Amino acid sequence: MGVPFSQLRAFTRRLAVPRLLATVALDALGAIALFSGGSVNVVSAADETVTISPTATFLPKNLTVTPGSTITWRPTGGNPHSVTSDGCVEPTAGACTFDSGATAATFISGTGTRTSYSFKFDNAGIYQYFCRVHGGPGGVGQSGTVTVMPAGALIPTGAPPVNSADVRPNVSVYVVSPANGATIVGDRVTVQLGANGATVRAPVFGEVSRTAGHFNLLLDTEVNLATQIQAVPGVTRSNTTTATLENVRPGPHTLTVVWTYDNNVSPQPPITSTLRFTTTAGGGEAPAGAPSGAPPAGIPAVRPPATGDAGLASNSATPWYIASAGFMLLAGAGIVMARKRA
Ligand SMILES: [Cu+2]
Repeated sequence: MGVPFSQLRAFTRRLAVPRLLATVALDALGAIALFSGGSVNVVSAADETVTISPTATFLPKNLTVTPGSTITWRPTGGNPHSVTSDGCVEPTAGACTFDSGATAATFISGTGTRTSYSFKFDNAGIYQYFCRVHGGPGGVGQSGTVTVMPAGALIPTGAPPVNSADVRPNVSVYVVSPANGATIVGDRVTVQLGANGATVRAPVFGEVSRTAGHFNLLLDTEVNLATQIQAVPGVTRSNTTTATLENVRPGPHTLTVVWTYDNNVSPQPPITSTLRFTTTAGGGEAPAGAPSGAPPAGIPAVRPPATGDAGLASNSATPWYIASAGFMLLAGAGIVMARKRA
């Protein structure tokens, strides 16, 4: 067994080093490094267990092991889960290294027939993975990382992680009607929607596809798009290009349409389209001065669909593993300096 994270933390506490720096490094790389005699060694980890909490979290989320290690995922509670590497999305994007299964019969749970899943990591590399029921590729929702590093290595070598841009759906969504800024009489609003680059469909349990999904309509509601979107008031799901919002109170409204995988997880960055409209009481006149079709000042008109649209949002962030290596080097330097001072 490797050194538990808590022991690593205790160890760094005993060192007379800038603790913040060391802690940042540990967090960044998932607690892989022990510092001794001025050199940096990877904690040797043979077989490890990742627990899946009843609330759908991989614990630990990020784990580092040495080649040849077997990791076993064990759910607690009755929720079904999968352990699926990022490249296994439909259609596959890059290497589909491991996948515990894509159907209800193969999902693992603390109370089902399959209570664990194991995979042996022979090759160095960075493996991002997710749960088909509660997460998505690219580190969204229930997701985690396994880093396989040869003992003594300073930075991950071997297979690079699946590029997050490659696993993100190349999809854009748009609203055909109502027009941005429109005034609608009554408390029922029919919304016509469209999606470029994907099929709108009823969810298929267990599939996380880059080319199929559905709409989540958020009316005057903000939800955390970095986690699975729950069926809360203000959220309407639509598996077709027509959705009806019921019991809409009179007044101004903001509608955000969010594209999600079948499991209601939003790709990152989210794929959205937002418009504003006003409703008036049934049979009544629009309030004086209310917009009637033309967008109010300051609100951009909804663009017509364009191929590739929102799916091409740039992601210029430094790859996390390079940033992590930077943290490691900084922390190592801090420790060496502290030891010289001691
Ligand atoms: Cu899950």
